[in-house]
Parts: sequence; structure tokens; C-alpha cells
Amino acid sequence: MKSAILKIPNLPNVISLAGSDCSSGAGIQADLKTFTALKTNGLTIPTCIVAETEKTFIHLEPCSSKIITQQIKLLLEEYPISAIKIGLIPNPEILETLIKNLSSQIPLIIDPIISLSTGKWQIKQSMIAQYSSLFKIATLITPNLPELASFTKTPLATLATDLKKTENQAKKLSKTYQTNLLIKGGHFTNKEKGTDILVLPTGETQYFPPKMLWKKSPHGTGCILSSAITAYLAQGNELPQAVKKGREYLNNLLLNFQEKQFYE
Ligand code: PXL
Repeated sequence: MKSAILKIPNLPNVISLAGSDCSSGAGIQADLKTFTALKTNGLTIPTCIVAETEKTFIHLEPCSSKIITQQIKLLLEEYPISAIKIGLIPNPEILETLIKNLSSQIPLIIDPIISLSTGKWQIKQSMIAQYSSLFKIATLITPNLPELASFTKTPLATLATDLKKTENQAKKLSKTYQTNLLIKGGHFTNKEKGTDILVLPTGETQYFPPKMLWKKSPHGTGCILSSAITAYLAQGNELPQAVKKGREYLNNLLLNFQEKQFYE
């Protein structure tokens, strides 16, 4: 007998708004895999189509604002949405479209990508200021240190060598936008490398030291972490718990990746 589960009822619906990565390591594909693994019903709205793999970037083609708007409206009308994860936003026009069509009524988890790990693509400088309108309606923003450096106009070298300065810059951003921030500490240059910092608008902070450090991790780990946190939030976890579980999920995944890539 043929059986195909196309849609499982009663799972929380979550949306990934990000780029489409043909190698499925990052973007909406990585998010969808994560959503499924963590028992949420993942819906996807691509912001752009990218010809890329783990090691190669060829081309990024933005989707039209028209089709993005239509998909957002359609999904919000027909599905109860528990949370939305936003990843790669390729241009100012699409960022404006998201600002126009989304609100703080649904938890928004924003992974504010400013460049791709292959280093061959980055956002226009004008988008750094434009992002503030999206930050104002966010539940959680998950920048890495280069992104925090750009949004706070602080040299990366200052942040990368100083956990306390990083925490203080994150606190400022969190207070300005009245939102939670998870700073991903993979770019710390000292013994703090891999320590993530959760900062709440109340000024409370929580440090998440790494379980282990990876020599090399695949592209898309940021996507997987933010989509895992999105899934755990959609299931009703409080933010610190969702972050803790999201990091554990990514860690276990990397354990398999490392074993397969390097040790088997
Ligand atoms: O890892 C960042 C990334 C890479 N490629 C695509 C993405 C993203 C993040 O959203 O969408 C296509």
C-alpha cells in the first residue's frame, strides 16, 4: 500500500524565510530538515536561489518581492503560524518587503546574514541601518561576531578578543530594540572560542560554553542553530531552554558530520 505523509496534523507550523541552497547544507533546505527532525511542520519561502555548495559559490539570484509577499500572505492567512525564522535577505527591496508584511505578533527569529561563508557574497552596506526596523519586531536575533561588529559599528578585533566588550555591545543592541540576542561565539580568538552569549532586554545574560570545539564545521551551522531554536520555541520552550536544546541538537549533528568526514 502506498503511503505518503505530506502534512502531519497537530504539529506547530513554522516558516523559514531564507535562501535556497542547492547543496542543502544551508538555507531553507537545512531549516526544513531541522524543522522535520524536531517535530514541527516546516513551511518555506525562498528569498533567493543560490548556486552554491560547501566549498563553492557561483551565483545568487533574488526572488521577486511580489512572489515573496504572495507567499507570506497566503501562509499567514491559511495556517496558524507558531514562529518564523528569517535567514538570508539578499537585497534592500526584499528586506523592505519583510518589514512591511511581518509584525511582532508572531515570534520572529532573525539570523542577520551579512556574508556567505565562502566569502564570495555580502549584503549592501545600506542594509545594515535598514535592518533596525526588522530588529524592532524580533523575538530573537542570532548574530555571529562579524555581524555584531557591523550592527554596533565596533571593530571585529575588539569583540573577538574580549568577551565582556562583546556582552556590553550586545546589551546595548538588545536594549535599543527591546529584543533578545544570542551572540554566536565561534569567532572569539581566545579560550572563549565557541562560547555563545544570550542577552535579554532586561540586561540579564547567560553564557553557553561549548561542549567541544570543531576544527572545521560545515556551512549552514548558523541556519541549523537558529531553525532548531525556532522549532523549540514553537513547541513552547522558554528562550533559554530553546537555546540550550538548539545547541545540543547542532552539537549532535556536528558529531556525526565530523565522524563521517574525518574519522571513519
Ligand atoms: O549559511 C548562510 C546561508 C547560506 N546559503 C543560503 C542561506 C543561508 C542563510 O540563510 O539561505 C542559501
